[in-house]
Amino acid sequence: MSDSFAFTDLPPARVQRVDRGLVTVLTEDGPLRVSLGADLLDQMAKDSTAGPCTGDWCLLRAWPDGPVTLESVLPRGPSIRRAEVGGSSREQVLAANIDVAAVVVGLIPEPVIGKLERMLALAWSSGAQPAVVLTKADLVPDAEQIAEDVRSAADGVPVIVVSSVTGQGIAEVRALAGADGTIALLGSSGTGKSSLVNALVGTEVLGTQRIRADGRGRHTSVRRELVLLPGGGAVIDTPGLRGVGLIDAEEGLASTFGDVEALVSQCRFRDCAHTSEPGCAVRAAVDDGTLSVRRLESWHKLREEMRVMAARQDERSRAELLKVWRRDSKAHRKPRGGAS
Ligand SMILES: Nc1nc2c(ncn2[C@@H]2O[C@H](COP(=O)(O)OP(=O)(O)OP(=O)(O)O)[C@@H](O)[C@H]2O)c(=O)[nH]1
Ligand SMILES: [Mg+2]
Ligand SMILES: [Zn+2]
Repeated sequence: MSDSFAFTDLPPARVQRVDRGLVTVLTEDGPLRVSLGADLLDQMAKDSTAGPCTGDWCLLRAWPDGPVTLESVLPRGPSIRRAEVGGSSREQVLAANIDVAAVVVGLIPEPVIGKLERMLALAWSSGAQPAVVLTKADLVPDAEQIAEDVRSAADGVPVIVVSSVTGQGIAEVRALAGADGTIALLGSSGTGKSSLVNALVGTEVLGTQRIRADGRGRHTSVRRELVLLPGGGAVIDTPGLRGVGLIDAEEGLASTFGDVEALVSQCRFRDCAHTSEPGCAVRAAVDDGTLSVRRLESWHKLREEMRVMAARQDERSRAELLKVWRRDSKAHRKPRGGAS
C-alpha cells in the first residue's frame, strides 16, 4: 500500500519524440521511454495543447516497481503552433521551446514566394527567430540569384543557401543554434529537412526519401524528432507540412507583411478594402511601384484565410480571433482622426 507513494521525482528532461502515448525523453543519463501520468492525461482531455510535444521540458516520476511517468509539462517558451489538420479549430504544437524557426525550401523546383511567406508567417508567430534555408544548392546553377529574390520577400530574415550533398552552408545553419539553442525545421515534404539534420550531425541519424525520377516524394518523416547536435544545441525535424494553419498567426502576418500593414494604417478609411477607395495608401504604393501587386495579393490571400479560420472557431476563441479582424472595420467609413 504505502509503497505506491514512494516515488522519486526526477530532474527535468526534454521530450525527443512522442508516439502513440509513449514519450521518449532525453535525461542526463540518456534516452528513456515513459508513459503519461494520470493527472496529465486528465488535462489533455480538456486541452489539446496540454500534452507533451517534441522540445518540451517535463517532470518525471520514478515508481518503485520500475516504470517512469511523465507527470507535467513545464511552461513553454517560443513554440510553433498551428490549427490541427482536418478543419477543426483545435491547436497543435509542432515544436516547443525553440530559438530559431527555420523554413526549409528547395531551390529546385524554384521557390514559390507566396508559399514561403505563409511559412514565414507561421515561423514569426512562434516568437523565435525566423530563418530561411534554401536547400539543394548543388542542383542549380543560379542559387545566389534565387536567394536574392527570396531575401527581398523575407525582410530582416537570414536566408542561408545549403547543400546537404556538398556541405555548403551547413556550418552557417549550425551557427544558428549557438552553444545550446534549438532550431526547428519547417517545410513541405521533400525539401530536404531530414537530409539537413543528417548533414548537421555528420551521420545518418534520420531516414530520408529515396531519390525518385519525377522529383516528387511521398512524406518520409512521420513524426517530429529532436536530435542533439555535436558540440551543443539541438535541431527538431518535422514531417512535411501540407496546410499551414494560421491560428495565432496575426502577429506573424504583421511581421511578414510589415510594409503592407504600415501602408494600411495610412489609408484614409479604416475599413478601406484597398480597391478603389479614395486616399488608399496601399493602391498608391502599387501605382508608384513601391509595393508589388504580387505581394499585395499574397497579403490579401493570407488575410482571407485568417477570416475563414476565424469563422470556424468555437464561440469563445472566435471572439478572440475576431478582435484583430474587427479592429479595422469597427468604425464604418469613418475618416481617421475621429474618436474611435
Ligand atoms: N542533390 C541534393 N539532394 C538533396 C539535398 N537535400 C535533400 N536531397 C534529396 O531530396 C530528397 C528529400 O530529402 P528529405 O531529407 O527526405 O526531405 P524531407 O524534407 O525530410 O521530407 P519529408 O520527411 O517527407 O518532409 C531526398 O532524395 C534527398 O536525398 C541536397 O542538398 N542536394
Ligand atoms: Mg524528413
Ligand atoms: Zn487602402
